[in-house]
Amino acid sequence: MIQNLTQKILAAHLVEGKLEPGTEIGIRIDHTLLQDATGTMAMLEFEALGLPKVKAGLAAQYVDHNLLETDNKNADDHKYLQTACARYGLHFSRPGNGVSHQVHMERFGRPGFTLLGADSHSTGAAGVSMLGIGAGGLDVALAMAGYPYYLPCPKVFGVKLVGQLPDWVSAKDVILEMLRRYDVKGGLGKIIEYYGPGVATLSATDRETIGNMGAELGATTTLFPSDERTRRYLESQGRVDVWVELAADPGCSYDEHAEIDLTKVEPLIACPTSPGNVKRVQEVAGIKVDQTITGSSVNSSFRDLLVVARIVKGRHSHPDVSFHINPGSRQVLENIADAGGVMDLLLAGARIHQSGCLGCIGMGQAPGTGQVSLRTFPRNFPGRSGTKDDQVYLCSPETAAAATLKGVITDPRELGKEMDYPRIVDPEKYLVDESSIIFPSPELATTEVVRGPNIKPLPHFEPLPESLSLKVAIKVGDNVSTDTIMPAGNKVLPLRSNIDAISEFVFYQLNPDFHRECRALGDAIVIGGDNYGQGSSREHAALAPRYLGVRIKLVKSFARIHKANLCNFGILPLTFKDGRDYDTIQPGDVLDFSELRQLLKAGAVEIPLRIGKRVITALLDVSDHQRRHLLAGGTLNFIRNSLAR
Ligand code: MIC
Repeated sequence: MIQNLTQKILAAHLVEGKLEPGTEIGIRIDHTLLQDATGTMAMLEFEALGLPKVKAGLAAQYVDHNLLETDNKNADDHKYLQTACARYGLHFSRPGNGVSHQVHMERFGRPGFTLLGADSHSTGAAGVSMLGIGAGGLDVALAMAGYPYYLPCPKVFGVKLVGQLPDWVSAKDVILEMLRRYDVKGGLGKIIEYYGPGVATLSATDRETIGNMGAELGATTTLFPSDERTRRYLESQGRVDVWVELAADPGCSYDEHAEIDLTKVEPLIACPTSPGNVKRVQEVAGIKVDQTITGSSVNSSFRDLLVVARIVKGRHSHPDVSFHINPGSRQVLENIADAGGVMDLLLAGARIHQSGCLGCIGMGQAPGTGQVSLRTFPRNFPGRSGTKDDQVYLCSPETAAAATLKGVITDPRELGKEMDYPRIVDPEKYLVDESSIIFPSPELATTEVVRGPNIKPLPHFEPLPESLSLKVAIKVGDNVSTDTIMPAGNKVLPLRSNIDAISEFVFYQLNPDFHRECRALGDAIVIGGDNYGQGSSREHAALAPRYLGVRIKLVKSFARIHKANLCNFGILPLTFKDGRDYDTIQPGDVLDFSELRQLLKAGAVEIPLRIGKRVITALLDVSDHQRRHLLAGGTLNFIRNSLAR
């Protein structure tokens, strides 16, 4: 049978269902990934399953998000994670060792393997042709316990790359071109598979950039063939033994198709406040810039930092620009130091930070009031930087470097008038030092798990009742991200293992009193528009509203991970059958759902609800698994009940 590469990898991992887009499939997961912001909750969930040890082939826990120790909380959580990893057999990457995506690719990524990560940017595993999927912590905890991962079988969107990127244009511009064309919903329900002669012109870390930000298209994940470039990368990491060649069969078909001529890609920039608000850099050139940050979740590789170092070499950052560098890993930092890049950056005035996510998740680096920040990050949702009404632009390292020197947004090709484009060649052999990763061992399995005062028990939720009468707690519009539902930042992130405390921040940006008002309503419902819950994988955007009494979310359409998280925590994800009904519901309205339990048990897709005298229809498009979990009041209840049986 002639198959594209996605079909081949999915077929090799399929344990349930058929590869028919839209139907539910279960796939075997080879590697699991946790980071500390989602990891504390996921680890508590794994512990709740009562297993002595992880069953996944390789399970890794990275400490990259909660790096600012402003009180006991983050350090307490890290101690919990380190001891739990030792006890249950996970690899533990210590604080400062780097961002999960970058480090996993360097040390563990394997072509053709599956990775389930409690971080939406786990899709960056595409850099080494791994099928990396972002999911809520509970789904990852289940994969750690050896359960398959269930997801709607995606369509495959084939994107043919031809040509080669011109000077001053790089991989970030390719994914921004995709976002310019297809916006933040364009990848929903799809895996994006790149192929064609242009692929060979992109390095493994270029592919990581494109895969990582495929999450911004709403895509399930991204895939590249495993070729000579992949082999070279793995060889440079001393891991050529895991390389295999992988490609789509000649003549295979794709559900959708597009082509990008790399020679025509221009420097692009995503303007405030959406990764889909993409313009040509030239269109916004001249805007005064106050801060640039290269690195973090994406564009934090050797090439990305060294290209900035070479551009600013022998010059100094503009006096009005705060110039930041966030290396993706300790390995990246060591290698750019070895190549002389660290000195060039320091002399040019760079503020070089520890390896980690930092400003990308609002953990420091917030811009000042009204200030413009150019970042190579993947996301610029409103307020995500930590500053109200922030002006965050997303761009390539080249564009960030140009603004660093000029003090205004500048098309990096302008620099070509002053200097040659520094084309960076990746090291043939990276300096590799794994001493900041603690590998699991039988000796460590006797470690006692240390739970500091910041680790609170998981809340318990009741099963779905027969009927529900719900007050509308809030009504929001289209493309509301999980950053709006459950913000991050250095004040909120340390509360990720304390649901009672973190629930005070639900919808905080829209209404700081939301948590109090919502609790006062008793059982509540949230009304939303299209692509509700886009962005991160954080399950707290489901868990914390459920804790406040939200039982149903009724929206025009959902983003994939958030919808799965809602099912995991017993919140019904309903959509309007007729989108016009959205306009007729207002905050404070009471929505009655009778015989809800019966309807769910009977497998009903149409769910009637009454608003006063009017009856409208909502749709429940979930799998049989999810239906059972919803009835039980959430996935953990369901699993506990079945284990008890
Ligand atoms: C993000 O980019 O929003 C994050 C930080 O990577 C999140 C993880 C989180 O919220 O902890 C994600 O995308 O999953």
